[in-house]
Amino acid sequence: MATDPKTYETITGPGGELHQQTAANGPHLTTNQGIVVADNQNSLKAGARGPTLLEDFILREKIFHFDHERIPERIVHARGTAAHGYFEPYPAAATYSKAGLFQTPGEQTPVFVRFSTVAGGAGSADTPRDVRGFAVKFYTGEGVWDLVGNNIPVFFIQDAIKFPDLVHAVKMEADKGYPQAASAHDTFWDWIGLMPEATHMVMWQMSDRTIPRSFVTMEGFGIHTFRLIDADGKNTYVKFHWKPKQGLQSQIWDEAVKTAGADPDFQRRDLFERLDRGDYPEWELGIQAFDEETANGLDFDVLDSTKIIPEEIVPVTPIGKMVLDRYPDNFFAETEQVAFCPGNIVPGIDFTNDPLLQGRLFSYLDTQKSRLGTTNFHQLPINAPKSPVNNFQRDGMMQMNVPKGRANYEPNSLNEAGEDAGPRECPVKGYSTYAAQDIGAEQGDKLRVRPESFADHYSQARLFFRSLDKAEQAHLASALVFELSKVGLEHVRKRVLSNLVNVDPALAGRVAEGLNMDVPAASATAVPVKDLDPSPAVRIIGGPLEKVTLEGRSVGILIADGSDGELIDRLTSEIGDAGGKPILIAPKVGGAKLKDGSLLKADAQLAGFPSVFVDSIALALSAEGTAALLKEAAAVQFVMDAFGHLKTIGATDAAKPLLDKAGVEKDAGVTGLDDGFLAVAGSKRHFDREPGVRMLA
Ligand code: HDD
Repeated sequence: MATDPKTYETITGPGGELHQQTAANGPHLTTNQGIVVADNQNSLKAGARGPTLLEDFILREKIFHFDHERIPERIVHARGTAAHGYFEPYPAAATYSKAGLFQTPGEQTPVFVRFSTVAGGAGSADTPRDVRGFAVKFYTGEGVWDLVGNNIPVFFIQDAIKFPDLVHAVKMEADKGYPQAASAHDTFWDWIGLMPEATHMVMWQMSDRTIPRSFVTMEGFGIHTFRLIDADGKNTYVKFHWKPKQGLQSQIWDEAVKTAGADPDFQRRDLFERLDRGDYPEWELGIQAFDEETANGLDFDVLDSTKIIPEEIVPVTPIGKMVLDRYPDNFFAETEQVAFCPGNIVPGIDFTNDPLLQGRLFSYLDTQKSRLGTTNFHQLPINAPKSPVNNFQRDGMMQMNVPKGRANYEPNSLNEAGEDAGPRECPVKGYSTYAAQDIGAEQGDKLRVRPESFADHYSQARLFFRSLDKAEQAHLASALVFELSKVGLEHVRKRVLSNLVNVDPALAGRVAEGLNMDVPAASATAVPVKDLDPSPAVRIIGGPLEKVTLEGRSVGILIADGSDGELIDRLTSEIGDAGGKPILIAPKVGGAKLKDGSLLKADAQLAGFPSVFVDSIALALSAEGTAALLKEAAAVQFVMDAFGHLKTIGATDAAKPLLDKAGVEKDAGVTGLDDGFLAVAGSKRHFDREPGVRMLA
């Protein structure tokens, strides 16, 4: 059989050309050796009903490769999704750092960003209560910079040596193999109760921050204090912040639980759909920039990752923006094989002695070898720098480069014999570590100790709780009650409660009440707990990043037989004009027969599209449609959940019986479908409705 000429797509790899087989290779199915396959459906047999032959190299190769398709999932952050995009600096960036990516305002640096949950396995749901990873790979002209952060500005522990214990405690219990993707179990809270330094992070973890509505409605944080170094070698300490243009938005806990069942892929789908319709999410990169004097004047140590620097004390200066505009072509090749390492850093950015960061510098490089199987993981297209890679590191499993010549050592004088001598170091352009003579400078005796300045574990936990809006405080207290109610060991619950007394006695009282337990005495603290000034910047509700808008938000329009086509048209176009996403939902996906007799196709079937998927709902129903839907539990639940999840509900007069059956009571978030609906739909959730719909702690 004649073979068509193949067109190979050439991808430039580090230090050479990589020839990747792609679909552009031609129309014919081949083996991995390039032999065209004649029949991909039947194995080779001795006789039509006879045994399959070992000789079948096509079968063997196919099954062999399939058997090894999976690689170990990430130890943490196993479940994630990612997108490509770009970063553009603002003029301010260059004043702090000489890093190339910060020098030219508007000049784009490609990025790849992976969002993740922490505790669950790769196949778990998107919406557990969990911290979200926010990892950014910048392919700069000077090499790769990875900013591997989370959506929370602090971490559970102060020293990396505790990380394996933290992860063992939170993951599914060692004997049972469950719970999956949940911190609500004995071992997590046992460990937390014994680890007072985790208390501040636990406050954030129990807050609405860990049930984000979407990956694009989250803040991101670099967490550690880093350094930026300018062209004159001047050091500025910085904390990195990603501020979402989309605003901050979270789910209600009950909504997150229901979402997990209805669509475990809710957040990855959301990201893909946004990119698909050109609704590109954007974040501003900001820094809290400070000097040593400021650091020394704070109530805590900036090398301690369990602490924030309140934005009211050191404001965030925007230094650039990031836009995500393309989803990966292939989940495995890109999202799964991307290897982030906090140790990937470029000239103009540097580490500090934060002991959590220092441990991370080892762990990530190490884990990639186990996950990706080779020290050459940096050659995979998604990990390969887009700047030249030139060195004498050689060989290793799955080596993709074919270096020429015999210069694989340095120094060498092969050039004197006219041979290629290979690359040489460059003190001018090369990375030089900041000669730290300031905080945490390398000096003193070898000690396994923690500095005294890391001793205050509760004051910022108190600051966080007291800075929240009332509704958020109630959510946090209720989350603690929920989680501790899943803890079987009573002494563990009691110990956590005694730690909570140090955070805020009223909070401890509410949680104890929710558990029907007594409030124990406060646990011992190393230093007295301080009442620090509140930081409104940590709030979602009423905070600086809360957004009242329909932009990027969805409205589920419920239609049924007899619905008014003109009303639906008006709603759809008005929602679209406001930057929102209208979604038509009907009992049958094929559509509903409208008042004028025409058939209108739906985007989704009601039974498979609960209202947890949208930000507000419109019941564009006729009397006929309403009567039919009164007998459909999915319709009643659709409305009941929208009300319980504090969403705006717009409804025709004819839909009133459905509202009544769903227990909807009139309030500011329940309107007609006239012009006012859009304004209310675009507003925030109706938290003042909440005390009437659920008992909170
Ligand atoms: Fe980590 C993955 C974030 C502390 C060890 N971590 C991982 C990812 C994120 C973070 C976002 C997923 C990256 C991806 O999408 O591939 N980790 C953090 C943050 C921390 C942190 C913000 C504290 C400020 N991590 C931390 C410590 C250690 C690790 C202290 C170990 C000593 N983290 C890992 C790891 C992972 C990882 C085991 C698993 C998969 C991977 O690295 O690539 O090495």
